[in-house]
Order: sequence, then C-alpha cells, then structure tokens
Amino acid sequence: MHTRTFVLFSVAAVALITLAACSSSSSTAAPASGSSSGSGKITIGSDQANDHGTEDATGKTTFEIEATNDSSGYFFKPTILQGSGGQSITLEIKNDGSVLHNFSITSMNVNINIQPGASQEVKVTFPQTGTVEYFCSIHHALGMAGELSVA
Ligand SMILES: [Cu+2]
Repeated sequence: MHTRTFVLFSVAAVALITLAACSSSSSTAAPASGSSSGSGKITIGSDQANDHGTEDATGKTTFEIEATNDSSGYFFKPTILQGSGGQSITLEIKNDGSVLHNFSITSMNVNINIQPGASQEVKVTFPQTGTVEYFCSIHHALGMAGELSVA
C-alpha cells in the first residue's frame, strides 16, 4: 500500500522535473545578433572589433584613447593607434561611457579598470614591427578591442 503510493508519487515528481527542464531549456536562445550600426567591424588579432578609426601617435609622448560606449556598442576611439617601432608613449585612457571599462595588454601585463568619467594613465611601448592588441576585459567579446600598430 505505502510502497505503491510512493512509486506513483515518484513518477509524478520525475514527470514534473522533466517538464520544468524542457520548458526552461527551450526559452534560452535569445540571439545576441549584431545589430550594431554606425562604424564597421575590423579584425584585431582573432577578434572582430568595433572600428572607431585610426590615429597616428608617431613622435608623441602622450596620447588619449577613449574607452567608451554608446547606442552602437562598446569601443575604443581610436581603435588603431599607429606609432614607430619601439616608441614609448603614455596613454591616457578616458572613460567617456556610462559603465566601467578596462584597458588590458596581455604581453605587457597591463590591466587597469577605468570608472565612468575617469581617466587612467598607462605607459606602453609600441612593438618593433606588427601589432599589439589591447582590449577591455569586460566587453572583449562585444568587440571592445584595438591595437598598437607599427607600419
Ligand atoms: Cu568596456
């Protein structure tokens, strides 16, 4: 008597759990499709970055890069900073956006957070040739990346 009741109850419980699992998994696929307008995309390393221009810092000792966001997405402006091989430069990373951003260069152990409205200075060195990628560790997957580039 008691055992039969228990078995029936168990079957019902399993059915409920299965239903719950099915309904929760069927409602997950919210597409994060790229509806970004405005500026286009550019390939930075293996990333697709939001492109907000190229500027030339050759011969300069300081340069400002905006780490920001707007209705088009998350980006650095300029996205590509050109310089000469081995050039040292102090970058002023200015967060003009509405959320916390980050500036990271893996090979130089650079990893700084910048609060909205704030600026942070970081000294970096251009590579002898080629490019070095920088990115926001928070919005990297959303295309917030750029590079130091030596022609
Ligand atoms: Cu960011």
